[in-house]
Amino acid sequence: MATQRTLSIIKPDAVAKNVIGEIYTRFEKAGLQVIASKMVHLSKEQAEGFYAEHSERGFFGELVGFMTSGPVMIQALEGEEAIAKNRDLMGATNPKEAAAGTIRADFATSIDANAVHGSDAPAAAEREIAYFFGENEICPRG
Ligand code: RTP
Ligand code: MG
Repeated sequence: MATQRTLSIIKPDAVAKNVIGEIYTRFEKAGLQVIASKMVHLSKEQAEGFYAEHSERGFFGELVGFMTSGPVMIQALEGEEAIAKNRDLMGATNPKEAAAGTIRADFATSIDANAVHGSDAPAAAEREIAYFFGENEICPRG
């Protein structure tokens, strides 16, 4: 198994529900370490740039509107198979389809207000971590 990094965002709905700590506990219990973190109220430009791959999709305006509706908690996670492990913890994009016990099943309320983001592939993880964190803001503990 390979050690990987992934980018996670606790979205405005979950920050408003005051469940940052509960979500961090799930990362830690799964063996993922938080190696960088910051709370940000994203600008429209930041959200559009982050989700640029979806810019032609019909839901892009709603996605950007939601992601800028309140503060988000952004973190880089490191661990064995971190990308897939985080996606497993998150559950399906639509909370109605998310498996019991996943973050989205427990905390999400709709396909927009779906609690968390997680990188879906190594190249995306690298781009997304660099989008929000400089090298001196990332603190791996080895
Ligand atoms: P994320 O990027 O936020 O981790 O979510 P994801 O990989 O599970 O889903 P993705 O396909 O990348 O979509 C990004 C976000 O756009 C919203 N979405 N709305 N109305 C729709 O059909 C629709 N599809 C996607 C969701 O909020 C999703 O998290
Ligand atoms: Mg995605």
